[in-house]
Amino acid sequence: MPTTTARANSPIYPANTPQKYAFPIGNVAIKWSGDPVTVYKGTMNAPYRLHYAPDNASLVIRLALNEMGLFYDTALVDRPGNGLNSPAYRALNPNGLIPVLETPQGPIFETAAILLWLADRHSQLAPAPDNPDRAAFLKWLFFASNTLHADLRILFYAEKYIEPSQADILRAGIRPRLRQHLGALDAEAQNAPDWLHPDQPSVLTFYVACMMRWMALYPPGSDRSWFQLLDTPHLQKILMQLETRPATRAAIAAEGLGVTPFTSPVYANPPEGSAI
Ligand SMILES: N[C@@H](CCC(=O)N[C@@H](CS)C(=O)NCC(=O)O)C(=O)O
Repeated sequence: MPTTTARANSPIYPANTPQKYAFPIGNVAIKWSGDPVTVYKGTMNAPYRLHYAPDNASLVIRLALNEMGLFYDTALVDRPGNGLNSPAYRALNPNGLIPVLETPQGPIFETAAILLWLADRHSQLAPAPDNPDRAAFLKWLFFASNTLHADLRILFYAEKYIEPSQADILRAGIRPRLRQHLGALDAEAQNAPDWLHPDQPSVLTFYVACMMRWMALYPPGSDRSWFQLLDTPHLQKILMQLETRPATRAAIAAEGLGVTPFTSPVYANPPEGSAI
């Protein structure tokens, strides 16, 4: 069995959580059964389908699904071919954004909604509704989604928010806000609540780790010197630990993310599809 860093009787990662992993790469599933990782192909009755593009926000969902040990299959969205605007994709997400997770309850879009739904449905990677930590977890999950991710989109897609000639000015304005948001999260991480702790993952830690990866890489060709991982040492510790998880290693293989996708990221070199 894989080693686990879960703390005994942790409210978000109970000691008896089965350590099973079933990671798909495309339609190939990888079963974690100790070292080495074994790969098997075959039909599986996956309850979930993740619509993804490499290194997109779907990565957060892939990591959470992997960590929870859930079966899923994947559908690659053809971003260069304008797949986000296809009628079939718009039927799943009328906003034309990645990710979508198809579930027995229908398609879900919005990263945080998917994370919360999965955490609640599978009682993993987040404090349960009756847990005393629930309120604190929720407010920071929503902060990550409504504030950090929303501002990050302005950095990445400035041209969608202002006329292109003004885009660099907008980007310059948004960077100090992002630094402030990271500082707030780092201060919370210093308190080391169970759901923002280096010793055990949560849906929030995967979400934050991906956003920090993207800050270090995107948009290509623009100033990224404003982002230094060392400025947020408590988050850095979390990112370092997440990189050791089998869930992360499977995502690295599936999306070509390089060996240190959070602490020293390189551009994705995926086996299929493209990030942009
Ligand atoms: N609020 C959305 C944001 C998702 C998002 O920004 N997805 C990006 C890919 S990482 C996207 O679809 N971009 C295409 C676009 O903005 O047109 C969520 O949390 O799911």
